[in-house]
Amino acid sequence: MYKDILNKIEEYDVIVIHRHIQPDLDAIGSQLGLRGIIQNNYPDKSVYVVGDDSDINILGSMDEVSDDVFKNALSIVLDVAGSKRVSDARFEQASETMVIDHHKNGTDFADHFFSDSNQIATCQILTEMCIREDLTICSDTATYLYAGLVTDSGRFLYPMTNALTFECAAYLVKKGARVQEFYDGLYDEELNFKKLKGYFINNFKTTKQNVAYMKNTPDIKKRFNVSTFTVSRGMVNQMSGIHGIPVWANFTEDDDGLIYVEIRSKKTPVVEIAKKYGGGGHDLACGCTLSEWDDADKLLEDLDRLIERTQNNG
Ligand SMILES: [Mn+2]
Repeated sequence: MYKDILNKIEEYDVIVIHRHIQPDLDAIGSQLGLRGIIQNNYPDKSVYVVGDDSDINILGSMDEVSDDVFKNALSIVLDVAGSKRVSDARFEQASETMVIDHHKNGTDFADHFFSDSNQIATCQILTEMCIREDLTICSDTATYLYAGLVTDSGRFLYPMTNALTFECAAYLVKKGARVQEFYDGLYDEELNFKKLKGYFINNFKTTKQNVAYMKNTPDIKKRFNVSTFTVSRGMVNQMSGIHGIPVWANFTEDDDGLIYVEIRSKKTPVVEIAKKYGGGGHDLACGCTLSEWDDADKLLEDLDRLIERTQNNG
């Protein structure tokens, strides 16, 4: 897989790197990390990073790219496989497209699809590629990749964290990843964000089977002056790590009425329920989008039934 990725990169002088909308640090880290990998190893190539800029983007900014750049370019899309969630749709104008991802979704557009759902982060895939293919990387590149590795593994806590995760972390630190500097940025929270966390901890509810949940209407984000994404993805894990709570779900209504759902689980795979409602993701961390609140209750009932069934099976 890694040789195939590099062979394709070698064919192109111009490469544009995309990732998903509403980026997390694995999306941004893998994007800036891959740009670094290409610049460090193929200095004659032109590499651009594109997509919406976001407040989560503490790592670096995106490039302004004109349409004609795409004509003879290879577009590489990271950390997402479905065309709808790719930021900057101009990959459609590229000569060829490639996806590198670690989610359990298939792709509906890529000419070349490299996906490994056993990998905890897209940054881990790219780091392993550097190790196995003996590539050169500078300390900036190492720092970007470290950022995605740390955050997508839940600070090395999630169950998919394994020997490879630590091998990659060790490699990146050896390559000069500025770990402390990154943590300083990561753990320096805004006051309204901290207060929103407190609001979540004090107000979540539970179902019969102890599924924790929050239903957030748009006034919450106004009250705490944050984005829908911050309430949704940013807060779901305020309900994690609680004794007796096997699954937790966060429902957040956006201004257009759509309800973003984030579902997390300690052990029982829940991704099939996300898929039932048109979403997807990982076994223990997934999501979907609903158009009405009635479906939120149905989804909670589905989670309850799943937990009940699992408990009865031992
Ligand atoms: Mn990821």
